[in-house]
Amino acid sequence: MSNPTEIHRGDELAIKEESPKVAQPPLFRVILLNDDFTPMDFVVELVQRIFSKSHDQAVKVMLEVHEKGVGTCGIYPHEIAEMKVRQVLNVARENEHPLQSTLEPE
Ligand code: TYC
Repeated sequence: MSNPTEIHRGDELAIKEESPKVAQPPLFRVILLNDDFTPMDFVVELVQRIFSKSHDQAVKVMLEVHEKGVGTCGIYPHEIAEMKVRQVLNVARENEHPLQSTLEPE
């Protein structure tokens, strides 16, 4: 519950309600790591499917990873971020690609 704050303006007294403080869950960044073997098309399709990105957005993520070594696919609460990482690793393994993904605190 929020506590009202007393505000004195001259002789007037106004009561200002503070905005309610809603706890935000800690957020985690799901990142992809570059490698020399996973095909670009595979990464693009995976990013589209698992992270609900458009084709253009997924191409941007893939190219960022390809050029810089890492890139962010999305930012989520911990449980969701872990699930996304697991999905990436499972799909990569099923297709025998070495693609790696991890999460880091935002
Ligand atoms: N570097 C890979 C290639 O040239 C493409 C790639 C992009 C791989 C992103 C992994 O997370 C990755 N085929």
